[in-house]
Amino acid sequence: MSVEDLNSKFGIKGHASVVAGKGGLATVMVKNAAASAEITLMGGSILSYIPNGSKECIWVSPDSLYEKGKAIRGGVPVCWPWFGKNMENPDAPMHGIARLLDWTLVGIVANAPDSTTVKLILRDSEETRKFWDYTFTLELTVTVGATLDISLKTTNNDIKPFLLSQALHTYFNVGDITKVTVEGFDGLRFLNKVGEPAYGRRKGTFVIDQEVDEVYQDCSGTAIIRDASMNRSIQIAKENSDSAVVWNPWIEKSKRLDDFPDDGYKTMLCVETTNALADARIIKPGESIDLIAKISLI
Ligand code: TA6
Repeated sequence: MSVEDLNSKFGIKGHASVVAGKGGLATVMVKNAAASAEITLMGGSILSYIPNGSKECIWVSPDSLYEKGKAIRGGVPVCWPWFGKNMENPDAPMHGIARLLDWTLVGIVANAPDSTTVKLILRDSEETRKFWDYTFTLELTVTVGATLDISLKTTNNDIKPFLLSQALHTYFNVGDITKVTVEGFDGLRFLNKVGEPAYGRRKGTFVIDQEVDEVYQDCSGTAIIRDASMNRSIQIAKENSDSAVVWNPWIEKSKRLDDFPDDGYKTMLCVETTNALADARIIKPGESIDLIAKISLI
């Protein structure tokens, strides 16, 4: 369906329209009395969230590609149905397939003048079965208002159970990474993926002054990014997640990433809402899991 047809069918004045957005991708542009947001149908990726009167909360690389089958660099990539490398299939894409495929827009709801809900779905297909031989329904429900509420609901429509690891791999926009501290992880155990993987435990003030790639376990609480240079804090509350990832590529890895500017690390930080490592979930036939992140400025 063309963006014009999608807009005719789903657009709501004062809430949302469907246009050709970044890179020409079909994008739901939300603008209501509380905030604005952008959500691409390719990959189901949230590329922007700006509470009215505030600055952008989501970071997107200016060097990102916007092509089906290629992960957008930044936004809120949907890493599904595996997080990281696929241990059974080295040819399978990093972080799963959902962020590489076209999703279907199924609804836009005007909840109130300051609240709009957008719903996309992804179902099993020939493309998904190339890498993951299960029947499923994946629903992304995004409510844009004073907070950004993201729900990623997986339903197992198959006759066999599957193991699911996943992430809402959110790239947050920060003013100056050297003036950021992160809260919510003190005392928690993490797998450090920088260099030889090893477990550690977060202690004391969490600053970002080197490459950080940490997968936290037994971590069901709320995280906060204190961004001193923008004089604001971003809170990430969550449900049905007992793990999280904190990632900043820092100087050398930024240079190695083609779609990431060399100085990109200075103004971004990933704090990801996950079911990763030991927090991966077995979903039985007919069962669902709803991974939820609620992002707000505090
Ligand atoms: O979540 C952190 C991480 O797993 C890092 O190891 C890094 O690879 C990042 O994801 C980005 O992965 P991507 O496949 O999007 O380049």
